[in-house]
Amino acid sequence: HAADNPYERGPAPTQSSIEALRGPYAVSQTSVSSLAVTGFGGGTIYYPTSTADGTFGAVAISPGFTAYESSIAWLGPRLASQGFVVFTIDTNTTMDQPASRGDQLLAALDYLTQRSSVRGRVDATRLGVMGHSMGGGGSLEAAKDRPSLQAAIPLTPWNLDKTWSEVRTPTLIFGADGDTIAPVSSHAEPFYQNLPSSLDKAYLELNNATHFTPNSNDTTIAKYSISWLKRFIDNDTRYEQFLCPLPRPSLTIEEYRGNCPHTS
Ligand code: 9J3
Ligand code: ZN
Repeated sequence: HAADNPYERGPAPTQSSIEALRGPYAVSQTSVSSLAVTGFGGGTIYYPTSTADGTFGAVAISPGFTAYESSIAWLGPRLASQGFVVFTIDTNTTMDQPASRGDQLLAALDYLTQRSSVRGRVDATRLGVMGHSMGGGGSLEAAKDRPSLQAAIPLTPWNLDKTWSEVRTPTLIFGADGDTIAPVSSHAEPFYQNLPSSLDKAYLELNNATHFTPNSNDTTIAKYSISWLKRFIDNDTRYEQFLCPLPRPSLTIEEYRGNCPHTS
């Protein structure tokens, strides 16, 4: 319980609590104008309204090539209501490549922890990154550049770089079995394979899914993302039950790979 882990937030989880459209925290939001920031394109911060539980871990999320913040907006309230500060961002231009998206995710986290109106609610030592497609490729770039990040979750990621041996951040990669834009055979799977074998890492291939499955509410993406963020940003071992033993293939999971038990 909380006495053992100062970062634990919210009640003990159940299958239904991690699958729910909203978690236990009421959520507020504030928009950040692109004109007010440098290094990324502004966005929306979703955060637990209450200040009674102290600070929260935080995650920045990048959209993909040609896409806007709106394409990943569903993750804002869904993750924040579980007890995270979530910053869904726009990039400087919709054409920015993965390495730039990685830098922009880090700029957004720096803004969030140092300058934003909710900076007092964020624990700057417990941060993560997510992203869709080139934004997912960007989340790997961000983790490579900043090993202090506690969690990374690329969603149907795209990147020309396939070699991620430098990453030290626990990483959960989502692939989609029907992805023809970032086919798992040349993106998500080699990314997973080329992360260090000693790293806490996992690969979840969504069944009957496409490149754009991460652009709308998806319970499989939500429940395993919540579990991964809780386990590695909050050190909350109450969520280990959803990650280890490895989830079995199901109607929504084509394949799940990972190393259990987790070590960090
Ligand atoms: O962010 C993405 O959807 C990347 C996929 C893509 O269009 O790459 C081709 C350059
Ligand atoms: Zn590399």
